[in-house]
Order: sequence, then C-alpha cells, then structure tokens
Amino acid sequence: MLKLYGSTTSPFVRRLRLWLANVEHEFINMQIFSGPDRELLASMNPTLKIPMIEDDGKVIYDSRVIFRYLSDKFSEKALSWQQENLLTLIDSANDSLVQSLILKRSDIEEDNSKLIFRLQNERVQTILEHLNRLVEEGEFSNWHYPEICLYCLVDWIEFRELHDLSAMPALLEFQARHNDRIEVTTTNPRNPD
Ligand SMILES: N[C@@H](CCC(=O)N[C@@H](CS)C(=O)NCC(=O)O)C(=O)O
Repeated sequence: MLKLYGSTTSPFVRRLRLWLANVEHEFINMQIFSGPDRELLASMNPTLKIPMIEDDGKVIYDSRVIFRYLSDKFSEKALSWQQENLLTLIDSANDSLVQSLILKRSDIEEDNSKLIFRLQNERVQTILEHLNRLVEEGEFSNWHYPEICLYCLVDWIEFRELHDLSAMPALLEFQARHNDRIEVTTTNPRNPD
C-alpha cells in the first residue's frame, strides 16, 4: 500500500493528505527532529525533509515531485504552467516561513535590520499580497491541487501565528470557505495526535 511519511503539522504534508483523501494509503506520522524517526528519515531520504512516499518499491521525496508521481499513477491531468506558477508562489512563501519558524525555535530574535529577516519577510508579504489579489480575482475558485496547497499555507500561518493576515481578507475568506470540509477537519494540525 502507498505510504505517506510526514507529520500532522507540516503544510507540505497536509496538502498531500488532502489530495489523497479518497485514496487508500497509510500515513506515517513522524517526529523528524530527533530520535529513531530522524534515523529512519535519514536512511530513506537524505534531504531530511518531509513529505516522502514509498510506493511500489520506490521512495519519492519533495511534495512537488510526489504530486507529479501521484498524478501520473492515477492518470490525472498535469498542472498547467499557470498552476505551476501558483505552486511556486505558495512553496516559496512556505519555505521562507519554515525558515522563520526554525529561527524562532532556535531562540534567534526576529530583527528586521538583519538581511535574513528582511528578505524572508519581504518575500512572504509580497507573495501573500499577490495571492490575496488572485483570490479576489477568482483565481482559486475550485478545490484542486493549487487551492489545497493555498489552504494548507493559510491555515498553517494562522495555526503557527507566522504572519499577520488581517490586511488580506480574501485569503481569510478563502480559508473560511473550506474549513468545514471533512478531510480538512480530520487533518487539522490543532487536533491532538
Ligand atoms: N520542497 C520540500 C519542502 C518540504 C519541507 O520544507 N518540509 C519541512 C516540514 S514543513 C521539513 O521537513 N523541514 C525540516 C527541516 O527544514 O529541517 C517539499 O515540497 O516537500
């Protein structure tokens, strides 16, 4: 059976859990930062990042590649170039926010006079404003992979309190519109494991 390795809090993992909502698979919830799960991760995936999948004797890592693999496996239509660009925007904000969270957990005080913080904040703000505009223009009006990825990003930002979204009402309305989906509630990172 298809195995998805990840954690309940990772937005990169959650997007695949949502996309796989109606596909039989085993979800392996890992503690990736230490202990035996980290050793297992290192032995299978030297990037030491989640998600990864194991299927048919193959290990595939990186959510973007995993999505391509699964689309191919289930004969789904490939993403358009426009959708690929939307994913790049979402991934880029997501990556910067993962770095911010790791800095915070390293007890490194946020300091906007430092280049690392300025660049990350500016990137996240610019992308989120752009995504907010796209939602206003009706770009994310289905529940396909780009919408799933956007939902996971916005909901994770709120859950971890990573960025002020109060001036981006379209993103918050988008989140509210999808909050009650069954697969969204069952993968809510606020749920106890
Ligand atoms: N490009 C990767 C990013 C995955 C990623 O950054 N995952 C985070 C969890 S949200 C992680 O494993 N971080 C571990 C680390 O940075 O050491 C993907 O799309 O799968």
